[in-house]
Amino acid sequence: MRVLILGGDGFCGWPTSLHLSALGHDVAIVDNLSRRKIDIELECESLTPIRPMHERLAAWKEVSGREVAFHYFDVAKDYQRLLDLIKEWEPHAIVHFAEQRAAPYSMKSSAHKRYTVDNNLNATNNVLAAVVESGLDIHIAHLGTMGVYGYGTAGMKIPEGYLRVKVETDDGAQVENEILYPANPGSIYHMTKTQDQLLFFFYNKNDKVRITDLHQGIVWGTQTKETRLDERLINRFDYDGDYGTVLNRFLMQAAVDYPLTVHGTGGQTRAFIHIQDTVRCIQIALENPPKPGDRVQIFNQMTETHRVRDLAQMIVDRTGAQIDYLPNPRNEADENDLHVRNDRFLALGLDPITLDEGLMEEVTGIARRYAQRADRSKIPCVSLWRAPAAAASQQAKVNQS
Ligand code: NAD
Ligand code: USQ
Repeated sequence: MRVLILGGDGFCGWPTSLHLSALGHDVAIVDNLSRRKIDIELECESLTPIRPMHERLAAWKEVSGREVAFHYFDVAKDYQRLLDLIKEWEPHAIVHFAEQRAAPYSMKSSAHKRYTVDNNLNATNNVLAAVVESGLDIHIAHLGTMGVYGYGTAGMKIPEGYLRVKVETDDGAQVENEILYPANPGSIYHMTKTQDQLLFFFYNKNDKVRITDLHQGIVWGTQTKETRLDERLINRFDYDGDYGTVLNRFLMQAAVDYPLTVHGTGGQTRAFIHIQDTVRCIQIALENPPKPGDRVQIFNQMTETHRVRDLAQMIVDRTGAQIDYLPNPRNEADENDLHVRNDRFLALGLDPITLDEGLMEEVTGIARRYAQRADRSKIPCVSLWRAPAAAASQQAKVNQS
């Protein structure tokens, strides 16, 4: 299969590109290196020493004998380049990772909100419009987020994308239907993913584009089978307050003796998946495309759920780290339950890696190994969801009620 990977230099895109290449697929990457440029803006680097793209690709050729092509351009801005590439190379599938993916970064300022909306929505719309204009039947697999659902529960497991509803008609009869699960975004970033869903719905309905939307949980871990083969292939590891995600941050904090930064009570429950399972899920999704005429196919790409404070305790038990309960910079529920269906990937052969198996390997193999590259001043989360005055007045109202 010819697979075009948009955002193939990123944390999920790079190991996916290598995994698919190792399986024998022809892989080409498109990336504008915006994530590396944001490292410069934030004055912080991946904990792991990621190499420049051409060094990565040369190392992969040396190790595997396989070539991966790289095209440097902006999917959200350079529509003609994207269309020409699709027409010339005729990919069978496109995996779309090319979005700004950090919720805290998307909430830093009006400029960051606007960038995230411009980038993410234009990237997704450009991919869809280009596939339609090319006239080719290309399966698009998009990396979405569990956060499109919000993190609540209505007393049932969150279904895979669609909610069965019963509506009472004017004459009292009952009609059953399936609708997209109601969107409930918690940040500007998550809001762009809920809007992506509508773009997919429309292009699928109007143009019969075959689309798989993968509602992924928080990815943890660093290395996959292929990125371990040579240090020049190492995957990125974000630990800073904007891009670092909770479990990888805790692992790194334990390795550098920094108290684990639990927001609020740590009662937030979230869904998780290991990076090795991410690449396997994408393989499975590409091997099981929707049939022509099918509606958008949605999979919940997660393997387990955990409460933030339980994750912190798990790491304390293994490493003796301390926990610091901090005021929550976000506007989110202090405590929530989360029950999620993930039957579709399990039925297609996913054999999940659990936290129990992988945690200590991450602490010792990655976080401790590269601890000297850490800048402790970049650990605090400084992006606030609301101005401090607004947050304080809201809190006062809650306290009074
Ligand atoms: P990342 O920032 O590491 O990778 C994204 C890549 O896309 C970067 O290399 C960036 O340079 C590129 N990119 C962004 N905008 C682009 C544009 N307009 N044109 C070309 N390239 C562009 O993020 P990631 O963690 O690999 O996430 C990839 C996707 O998976 C995102 O869409 C994200 O929403 C989704 N996702 C990630 C996680 C996670 O925990 N990391 C969880 C759920 C979903
Ligand atoms: N948290 C802490 N301490 C920290 C960092 C985070 O307590 O030091 C808490 C947050 O307040 C939040 C939870 O941990 O309640 C998760 O935060 P996160 O930064 O790990 O994850 P999130 O912002 O939701 O975003 C990440 C990815 C995003 C993806 C999403 C999947 O960056 O791309 O879409 O996970 S999901 O969470 O399922 O929506």
